[in-house]
Amino acid sequence: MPAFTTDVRDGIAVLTFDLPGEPVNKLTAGVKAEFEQAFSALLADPSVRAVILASGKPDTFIAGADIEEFTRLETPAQAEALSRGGQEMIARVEASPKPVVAAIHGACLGGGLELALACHWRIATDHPKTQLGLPEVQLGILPAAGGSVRLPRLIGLRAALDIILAGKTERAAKAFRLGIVDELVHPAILLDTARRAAGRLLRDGRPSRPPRGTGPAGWFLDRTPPGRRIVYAQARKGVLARTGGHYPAPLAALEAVEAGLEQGPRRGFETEHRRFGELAMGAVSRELVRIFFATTALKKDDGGSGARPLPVGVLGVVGTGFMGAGIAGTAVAQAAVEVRLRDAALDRVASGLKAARKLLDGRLERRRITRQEHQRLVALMGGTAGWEGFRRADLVIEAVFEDLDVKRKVLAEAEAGAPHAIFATNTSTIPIGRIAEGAGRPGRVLGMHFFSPVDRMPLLEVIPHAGTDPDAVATALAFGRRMGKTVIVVADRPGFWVNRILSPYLNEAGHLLAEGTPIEAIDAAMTRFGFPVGPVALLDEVGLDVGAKAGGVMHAAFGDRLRPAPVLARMLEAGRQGRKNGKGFYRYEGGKKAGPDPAVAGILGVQPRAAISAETIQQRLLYAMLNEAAMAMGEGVVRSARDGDMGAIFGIGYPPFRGGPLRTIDHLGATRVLDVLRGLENVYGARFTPAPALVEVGMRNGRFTDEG
Ligand code: 3H9
Repeated sequence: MPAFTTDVRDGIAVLTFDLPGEPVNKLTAGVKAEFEQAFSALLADPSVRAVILASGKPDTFIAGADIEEFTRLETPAQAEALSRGGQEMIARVEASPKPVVAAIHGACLGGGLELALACHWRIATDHPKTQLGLPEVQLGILPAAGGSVRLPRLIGLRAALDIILAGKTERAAKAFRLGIVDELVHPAILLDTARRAAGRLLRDGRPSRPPRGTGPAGWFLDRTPPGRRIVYAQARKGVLARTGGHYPAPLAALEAVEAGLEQGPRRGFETEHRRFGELAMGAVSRELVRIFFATTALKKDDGGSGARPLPVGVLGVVGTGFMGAGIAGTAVAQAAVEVRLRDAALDRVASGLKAARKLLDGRLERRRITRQEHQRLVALMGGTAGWEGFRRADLVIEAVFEDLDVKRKVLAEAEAGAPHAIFATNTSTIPIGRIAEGAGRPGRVLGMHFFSPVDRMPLLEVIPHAGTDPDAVATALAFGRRMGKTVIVVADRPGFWVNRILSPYLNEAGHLLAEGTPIEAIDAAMTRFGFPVGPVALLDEVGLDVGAKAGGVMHAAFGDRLRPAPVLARMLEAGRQGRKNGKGFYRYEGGKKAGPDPAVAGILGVQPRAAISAETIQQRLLYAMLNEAAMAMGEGVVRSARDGDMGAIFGIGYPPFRGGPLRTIDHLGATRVLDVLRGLENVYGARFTPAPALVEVGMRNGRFTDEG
């Protein structure tokens, strides 16, 4: 079956791309050859005067270059050749004497957008599935099929850098505002509009696009060499601050953009393929590409049973605190599901609804949704102080106070009030099996552990207990994904996965503090390692009371190995709860973090010691986490190293370029990790005793993750 089919009417050919046997259109070596053949035939055909490029897939125009092909590249020269080949194919479109119109519906990403940028007119459907962007830097590479050169010329330097350096994807309406697309239409009239546009191009010639730039300042910054120099310097500074120098791709993209604008397209294209050659073979890109495929694979996860998820049309949320409101608001915003919000008192219901609605208001303000969509979504939410409306609920998520008896009581009431629903408890510390004890329908009970703030944190842990039905697991997984989460299934063990591996890491930060290590030295060491925030700042964010409670649960479950340092208890005695009461390890001024609080040393009763090296801090904290990850993996807390690594990246912000904790062990080598742990054990005792699973992997010179 060919990937391209042609339909010629009235001198206008529609060239439809529909890659056989694949869910999305992507640009492979084979596709390139077929495209060139089909395109040459159209150019040679005297009956064809203009070409429309369209997609035969329901929801994708073109998803970009084939990422799988990157994993098969063996040398930088091969990678360079791949980029050069893409550039040549796209250049032929740009140079075509017959006008080419891109008719875009669905994802138009990476190489797909680069191809569209070379067309002479772009029409996109105003549909949520139509997204345009250059996500390459998120894969550790740069737009290398001409995008780094063409986009800045089309929409201006600053607007292009905003997309390219962050690997952003924009909705069609925003892409239209930016000037990436020329027309925005309803999907039903996409092809007709494209035909009319082709006719116009034939009649009136190709449009010359006025240079963009807002006002004199915009003109100066986008259109003059001295202005652009300022933009390049600021962009470089911004990238370094954001990436800590760990990610080479945005800097390479910046270099290509600069070369393309300052020295001409040819130098820009050369820089693109040269830097692509280096980056595609580099360690960072390899890890980021693995993450892409792991995330994609997780989208299909049904829990391993083959069970089908049940439809969720009505969601009940019990508990209207920060978590409950966050779950309700995120569910409505992402899944457009009807939500019933319940709490014991009506004023709490009202404030929960208000908080949930705020999430929708934010989306409206950021123009993620239209006013009509906003109204429709707001109308989907309702509240009650009883159980009215819960009879129709398919799924109930409970986010009440973290107390076993309270949760059991809610479960019993929900079983009566929502007789058909699956019941999910959002807990971070209570075993799901204990909550399900005494349930009338224990098979319908499981855990859904969301992270705070729910709308922003990308991970969800789904936790079946021993008796949970497989279809309940599949339903929670599918619904979690509808909420936009990356979802992993974890075992019903204390701390589940994320808090389990976080626990010894935060404890170790506590030990360092108790020894008098400066707060800023600890946090700086870990952000330098690549974490988005340091462990002490994280404690402040989570809340010291919450941290202390979770630490106590882990200590009770796992014994002395996870005994917390006494610092949190001291801080709590001094009335410090972290950011939420404006008093933590850090000072807060007007709600903003304002540097470590010098009073903390006094509260902890420690003498600030001369700073120890960042390497020592990193080693103690990191190895505590790596060891726990190996131990939990050995206990079957996660089903695979892939899930464990994704959980750490999306749940804690473990540095993506390092691939996750189990991947880090493999990079370092299990035997080396064992040696370091034994050294730490000699100095600090049994909390660093190597995990049995690590010893076992070390003995057979094995790995947790696959090679590559
Ligand atoms: C690039 O273009 C570089 C150029 O600048 C220069 C080169 C020289 N390649 O996510 P889904 C697969 S870099 C290979 O579940 P959705 C995916 O693995 C590229 N495979 O669907 C999955 O496979 P399977 C820049 C791809 O509807 C299946 O398609 N582009 C690619 O939730 C369905 O995917 C990107 O980074 C690809 N490019 O989301 C875009 N794309 O079924 C990456 C998809 O066998 N893609 N697959 O497991 C996406 O963001 C989403 O897949 C998309 C659809 C939004 C398109």
